Amino acid sequence: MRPLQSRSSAPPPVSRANIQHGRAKPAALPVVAPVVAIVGATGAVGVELLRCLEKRRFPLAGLRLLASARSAGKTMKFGGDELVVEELNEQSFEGVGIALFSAGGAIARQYAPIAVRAGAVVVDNSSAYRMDADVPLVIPEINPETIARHHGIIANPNCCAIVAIVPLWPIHRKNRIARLIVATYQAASGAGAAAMEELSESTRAYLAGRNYAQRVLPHPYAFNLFSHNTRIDPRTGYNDEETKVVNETRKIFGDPDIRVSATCIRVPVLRAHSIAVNFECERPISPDEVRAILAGAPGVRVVDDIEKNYFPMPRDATGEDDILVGRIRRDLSDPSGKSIALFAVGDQLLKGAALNAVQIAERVLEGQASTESIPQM
Ligand code: NAP
Ligand code: 2RA
Repeated sequence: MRPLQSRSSAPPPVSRANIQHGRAKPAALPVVAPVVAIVGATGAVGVELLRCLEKRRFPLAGLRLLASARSAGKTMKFGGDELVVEELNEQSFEGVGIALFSAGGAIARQYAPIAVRAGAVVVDNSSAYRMDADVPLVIPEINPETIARHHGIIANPNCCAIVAIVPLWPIHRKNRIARLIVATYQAASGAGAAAMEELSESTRAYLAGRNYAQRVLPHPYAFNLFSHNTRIDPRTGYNDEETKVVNETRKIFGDPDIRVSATCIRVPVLRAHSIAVNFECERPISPDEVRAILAGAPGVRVVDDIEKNYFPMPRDATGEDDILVGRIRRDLSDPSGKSIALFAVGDQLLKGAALNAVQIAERVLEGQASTESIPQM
């Protein structure tokens, strides 16, 4: 097995034995620890992938950190050790069992097939493969059964789709959601580490009365908000982010007929996406029923204190695994009693990206363990 890469030439400080000592939630079956590669390890999502693997005690036989030539030789901390970042190349995946990709669609399209040919299962955070018919698009709380149908690549959904629909799934199962309308308030971190820096720097410049020339996002960001920075489809008038929410919700729910509309907005918040959600069920549903369903929903925490006017906020969701849900109320625009309005906030670097990807990887390992445990006839 390839060891974890360490800065020194001394024996690797983190051995297979001491990183396999347990997990946050023990697997039902013994798993074979893989070598894991993180493509885009230095990015906003990559850093969180590293933290999630460590926090969840993901079983590792080795960890390979990959990024562009700009980052080659940098070190990153993992489990108290310093790992060296390597430049991604076609040989990067030798011996790798699971490759977590988080470096954009172009890199995924070029390197994911190479990783699969080398024997890895790829979990990709970009949109490159999400709508491919033979690629599972997975939120483990919703459609974990689709993981088994992968052909080497599994896609992690769009972060707004994840934050919006994790709380909606248990409702949809009880009383089908026929129509869904979302409006997003998306943080800087959704556009990567450089956009977070741009928000901080442009805010400092604004307060100091200095000019600031934006480099990452298309509009002035300090004390401003703007329509999501993706291309608008001239046919529909929807931008790419909105189209992803529409199409990916249908694919993940396995319900091509659900009617979905989205308006995606970038707001000057550093981290965690907020989403105003209105949905219409097939049958009447009350806010109390929704609260009761969400009280037991995996990956969801109800924050709905009407007396204190305390509801989900990005600063409370930052660093949290759960999606926070509140403002649960009847949608007064629908007198039939079938519609509900709510507000959901989630750390899109975690559940919207890194955490969801690591949860998928855990399921892949468990699936491999259960396949290996089936006696061969
Ligand atoms: P980011 O902060 O800009 O990080 C990009 C990463 O990709 C960096 O590690 C970068 O390495 C690496 N990279 C860029 N060009 C490369 C190349 N030619 N070869 C190897 N590595 C290269 O972006 P991010 O926000 O983490 O997003 C990464 C991916 O996750 C994107 O596909 C994005 O759509 C998806 N995603 C992001 C979020 C989010 O909330 N941010 C949510 C869901 C999905 P260097 O540091 O060396 O440049
Ligand atoms: C955004 N959905 O916030 C993206 C994250 N890649 O722009």
